[in-house]
Amino acid sequence: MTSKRDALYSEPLSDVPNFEFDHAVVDVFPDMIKRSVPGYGTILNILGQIVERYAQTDTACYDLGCSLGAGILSMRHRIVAPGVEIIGIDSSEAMIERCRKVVDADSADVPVKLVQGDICDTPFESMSVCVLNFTLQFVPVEQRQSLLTKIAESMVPGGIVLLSEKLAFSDTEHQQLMIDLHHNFKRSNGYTDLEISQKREAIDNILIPESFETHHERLLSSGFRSADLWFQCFNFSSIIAFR
Ligand code: GEK
Repeated sequence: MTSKRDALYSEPLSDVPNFEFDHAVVDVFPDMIKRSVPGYGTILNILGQIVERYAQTDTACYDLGCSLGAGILSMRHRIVAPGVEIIGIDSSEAMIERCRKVVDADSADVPVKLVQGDICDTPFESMSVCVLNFTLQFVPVEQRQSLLTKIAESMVPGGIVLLSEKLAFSDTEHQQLMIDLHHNFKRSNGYTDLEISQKREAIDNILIPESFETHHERLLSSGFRSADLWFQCFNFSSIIAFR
């Protein structure tokens, strides 16, 4: 997916408003996420391979917080089980609107349903796969457990969650090293120090990272039998949990 170059924070702002997934973000989103999230392309590519293995006949495969449908397309081009429907949900109207165009322009066969709504309030159909690719980190912390429990309750035996998240670390030196390496990654992708610091200010209140241990405990107490990392680059990670 190509997009306009992200320059949303390139000019000094007197007051940096909270980050929102609005039309301005939609226009630059593929460029923004590729230049900001280490491993994003690798995760998406391998996500399709994992989903191919776990998608079960006559179940749904969900992409929660689907944005512009990158995860949907990765799954859609790999799923072979018959009777699977992919369901993408996003609370941002601007994202879902654009996602619809992306999905319409794609020619793979697996049916896709797109829903605009809050994943915490949306009932789920019987599913074998649930992808949360950098979405749970935006859900208020106090709602995360009930969301994962709802997912586990809707999931058939043998189903999986793929949970990609920015991680926090309890050791302050390790935490600072990961932040510095991430900022170097952004610098090497052309972001200036001003862009990095203004984006950080905009997103700090709405993206709440947690430790791997917190995610692990929550997944187990929500009803998943096992959860482990399958990808990590600096403070960006992806976890697979088995129902
Ligand atoms: C990708 N998965 O390209 N309900 C529904 N959607 C939500 C909610 C919520 N409560 N909270 C946030 N979102 C994508 C990238 S982006 C990650 C996911 C990022 C949506 C929000 O509108 C946005 O589209 C998405 O979650 C997070 O693989 O921008 O760092």
